[in-house]
Amino acid sequence: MKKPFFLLSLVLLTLGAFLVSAQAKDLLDVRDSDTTPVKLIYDTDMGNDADDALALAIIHNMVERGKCDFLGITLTKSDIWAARYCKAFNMQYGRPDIPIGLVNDGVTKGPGRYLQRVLELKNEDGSAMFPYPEGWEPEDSVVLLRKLLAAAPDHSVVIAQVGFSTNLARLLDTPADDISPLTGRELAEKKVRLVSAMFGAFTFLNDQRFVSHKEYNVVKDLPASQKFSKEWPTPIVFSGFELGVDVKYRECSLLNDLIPAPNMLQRSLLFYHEGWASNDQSTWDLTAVLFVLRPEENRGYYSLSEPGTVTVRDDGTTFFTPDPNGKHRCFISDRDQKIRVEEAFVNLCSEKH
Ligand SMILES: [Ca+2]
Repeated sequence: MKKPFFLLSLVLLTLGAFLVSAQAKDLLDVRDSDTTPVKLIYDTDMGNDADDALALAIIHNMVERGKCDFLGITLTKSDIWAARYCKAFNMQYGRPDIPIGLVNDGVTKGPGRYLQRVLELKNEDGSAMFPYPEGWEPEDSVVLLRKLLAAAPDHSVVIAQVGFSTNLARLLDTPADDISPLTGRELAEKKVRLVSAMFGAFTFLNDQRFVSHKEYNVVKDLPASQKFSKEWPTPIVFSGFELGVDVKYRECSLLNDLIPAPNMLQRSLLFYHEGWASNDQSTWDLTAVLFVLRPEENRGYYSLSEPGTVTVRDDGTTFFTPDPNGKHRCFISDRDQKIRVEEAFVNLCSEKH
């Protein structure tokens, strides 16, 4: 190889590596500057597990710190108690006006283990311990998504999807209406910057436990999961089952750190875990929220896979195929990173509200 050509190749290779790295950073750094809050929609199946409630506490505490502009909550758990619970939760954190949308005839009907029970707790004088407004009704979740996206600046919204793909899949098929002249697909393409999805199970850590795992969020509404992974027009970062299962929000923190205690979050987790051997809680949904609200690379919470495509098989298993033009990446968190993430969860969940 002639020397000038060799040097040119070296420069191009270095530049290429820099560009890949810069693209990865840009993808995750969803702020316009270090001080710009992240515009976030929280799409959740609140009530099916308790990690959704912990993740909502993190969002509120990041709003408190000026790091998150909380646009709204859209629910994929098809039960009115999920909406009432989110309303009461937002009121506990002093933000009663956060818009809330509920899926119409979705999956997982029924209040689950803690939603209704927490809202029916009473003070000594008979008043509700965690009140929500009598007669209040949520909006339709897809209508709310259209409204929030239509009102947002272009390319500005991050959606944390930590339940099923029902709402986002349905949004894609909505026509232009009096909310927006854009179809749902066009709204997603124009307004959404990134989706951070707790979705699937991957094997980046070479852990064979996850090869054939049929992840709950994927299989409960499989057609929507397949449509979302195949057709959603913006970049998606996937937080797989393998991340949250090994990072716990510990019983010790649940019982000792939550201030004031007892509070809604603590009651919810205790009801959810009632009758089980341990109150340790896996943190799937927390990872999908934390990594976009604290995207700074040097915190050392995660690494990113190369670009590629996530595919959902008909049996509900998921796999990742590397592809330089793919819109998908996966979060990867090794043992040392998981220790830092677990500590961050304790700090962010337990701040006073
Ligand atoms: Ca969830």
